[in-house]
This record gives sequence, structure tokens and C-alpha cells, in this order.
Amino acid sequence: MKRLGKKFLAAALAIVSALSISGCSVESGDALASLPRLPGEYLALQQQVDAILAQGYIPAVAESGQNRQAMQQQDIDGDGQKEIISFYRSSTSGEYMIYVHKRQGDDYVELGHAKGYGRYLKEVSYPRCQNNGARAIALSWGMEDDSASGMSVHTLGSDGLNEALAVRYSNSYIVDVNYDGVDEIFLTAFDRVSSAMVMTAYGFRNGECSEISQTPLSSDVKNVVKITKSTKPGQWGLSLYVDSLAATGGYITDIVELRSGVLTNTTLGSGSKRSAATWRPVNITCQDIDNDGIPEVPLADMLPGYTDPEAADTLWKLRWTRFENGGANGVAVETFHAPAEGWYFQWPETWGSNVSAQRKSEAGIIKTAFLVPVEGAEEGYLFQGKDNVLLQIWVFTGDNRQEYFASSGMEWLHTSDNAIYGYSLLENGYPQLSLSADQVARSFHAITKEWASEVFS
Ligand SMILES: [Ca+2]
Ligand SMILES: [Ca+2]
Repeated sequence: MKRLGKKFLAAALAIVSALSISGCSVESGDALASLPRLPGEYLALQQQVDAILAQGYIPAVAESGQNRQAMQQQDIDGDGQKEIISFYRSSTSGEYMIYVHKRQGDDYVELGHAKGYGRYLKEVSYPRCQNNGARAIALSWGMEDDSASGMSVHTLGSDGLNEALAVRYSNSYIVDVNYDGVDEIFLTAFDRVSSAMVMTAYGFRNGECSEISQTPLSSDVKNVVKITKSTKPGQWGLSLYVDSLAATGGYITDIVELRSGVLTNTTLGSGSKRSAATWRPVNITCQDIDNDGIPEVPLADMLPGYTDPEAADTLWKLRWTRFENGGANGVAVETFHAPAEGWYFQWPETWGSNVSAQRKSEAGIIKTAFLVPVEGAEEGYLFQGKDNVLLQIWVFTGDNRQEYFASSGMEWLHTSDNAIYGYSLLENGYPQLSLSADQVARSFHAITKEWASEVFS
């Protein structure tokens, strides 16, 4: 109860104020603003809510996700009109209750209600459970022991809400992979029998939500970090790129497809227990780097002059590799990535493997130099000499970043909420490796932190 105290109060106030006023519009921007505006409807809904509150319930909100409000609207029965879904918690036991009310004329009637499944409500999503637009209510729960999450899925039946699924999981993803108008739910979980992580696909049929198929993930998956989907369907619909932290470090990707109802880990070679071809020693997730609708896997090569793959200051070049039918199939682009600083640089083809990079951090300025290593240089292989540095990219952070940038003499590249990015092209003895200002501007990319639901794609 403690951790939700503030949110509780806010939700309670929001819901009460929204329901108390008669016909006035609620603050715009708030989802409650989309509640019905006719006084008669308000009254009818308020009576229903009052009756629930009178049983000792208070309004409840989800911890995260896009659907956090204590009252939400979705078409649950597929008739094209949205129902009201409201969330409550017992003020004594903490138990959750979910209600669905439908407008009928000037009145609201209850279609059904369901009890909570876990200790606290993490996220709410509404997968399409029929191709007429009807949606199920999928609730992600924090459980007693925090080692896994729970998911309960509720569908509307003739006698109220049915609990179509209640299961433990670690990561989830909801998407219509096979384009039939009905969402599939993908859950990863640790399987005690095989002592490995597995992914299970669940599908909706006749109000039920049941297992379609299951596949193992790589045997050395420690925990799943992110799931990314392709946006362009292939022969088997959409593919899921499951990025995980490997037990020995680095990231590994399992590319999973639902092939005619069989969930298939395409990157697990026959007889192999891990998707070895996708492993890399850097913690970078898959991304559709060239925007062709298919994510690429960022395989990594140490830059010249570095020898220790475990060292924190080792720098890498990423080969964004296309995978098809489980095998590598060409490289879309090569980059130098600095995700912590929010930028990456497309590696010029002319640089190939002749250029390396070095990073220093000085007084809030993170300086990356791209240079041609000097074989046998006394000061070291990656020495920044008078004529071997091609390009510097500096990231200015902190309160005085504008001043520091202005006095640095660097050219401007990009400004984000908390940093300024600048560059300089240096005189050097390698005309064939030199870049123009245009090339730098085109090759530099800011990484914008994408906001993503844990559950819904
Ligand atoms: Ca589907
Ligand atoms: Ca791509």
C-alpha cells in the first residue's frame, strides 16, 4: 500500500473530481476528459462507482505503461462503442478489483468484474481478442517474490469477465504477428524442466486465451533485455528479436517466428543450444538501423589497437548484420556507437579497418577522437599526433555546457536536453580518409531514448 500512496490519492482525487462535476469538461490532456459529458450519464456512472467505493474500495492506477488511469475506455465487447473499465483496490486487504461498465441509453450497467492476481498492478493493455475489434484486458502484476511478473488476461463472456489466462512470466510482448486481426501474447519465462528460458505464444480463440506453441531461447540467456519486432512481414509474418544478457556477459539475440502455428527460434541451429551467430561482447540491442522494416543485429569488432574485450574502455565498431532464416545475410551499415552519450556515427566506408577511436572525459566534456593508428609510435599505437587525427566529436554536458562549447572552437552538430554535440575536422596526412563537413553531419546521429511499453508493441 505504501508505495502507491501518492498515486492512490491522486487517482482518488482525479476520479472523484471528474465524477462530482456535472457536465463541466475536465482538464484537457487527462484521459478522464474523454469520459461522457452528459450530466445524466455522469450520474449513472457515478452511482455505479459509488456503490463500488461503498464496499471499501478506492480507485487504483497502474504503475507504468500507457494505460495508467483509474478509469479507461476500450471496446470490450466489439460493438464499436467503448466501455468503461475501472480499477480499484480494497482499502483494507489491498486486493484489486476491475469493473467493466457499458452505457445503455442514459444508464450504465455492469458487464462484469474480476479480481486482481498479483501484489500490485504494473501495466494494463488491451490485446485485440476477436477480429471484430473486441479487446481483452491483459493485466501485468508484480508478484509477492519479485522474481517474476504475473499476467492475467480477462475476456468478456456471456456471464461476465472470464479469466482466460493467469500465468507467471518475465518479459512480455503483445502483437498480431500473423496479420489475422487478433493479437498474440508472447511471454518469456524460466523453464525448470529444461533449466533454460523459453518463449511461449498464446492466442485467442472463442474467448479462451491458450498456449499456441513454445520454443527455447538460447541456453545461456540470463535475462531478456528487450524484444523488438520487424515491421515488414516476411514469409511467416512478423519476426521477434529477443535480446538477452548472456550468462558470460554480452548480448545474444534469438530471432523467433510463428511459422504456421509453430513458434520457431530461427537462430538456434539444429542441435545447437544457443544462437551463437548473434552473440556480441557489447550491451547493445537490435535495431532497424536502416529503416527497412527488419531489425539488424549489432555484431561487434574491436577497433585497432585494443586487445582486451573485457576492458571497459575498449572501443568497438558495430556491424549491423541482417539475419534471414536464422543466418547472417549481409551488413546494412557499420557504426561507432556511444549509447551512454546518446549518439552514434556511421562508419565511413573509406575508413574500413584503418581507423580507430579513442575516448577521454575531461571536466564534463566527453571527447572522442577518430584517428589513424601509428605503427611503432613511441607514445603508443593510439597516440594522437599532429597529423593522424581525422575527426573529433565532443559532447558537452553540465550547467556550463553552452559556455564550454562556445569557447571550444568546435563546429555545432546537435543539441539535446542535456548535452551539446560538436565536432572538428583536423588537418591530417591522410587525404583519402578525410571527411567533409557534409559527410560528418550526415553520418552523425543522435540516439533518442524511445519510450516503450513493457508489454505492448
Ligand atoms: Ca494474430
Ligand atoms: Ca533494417
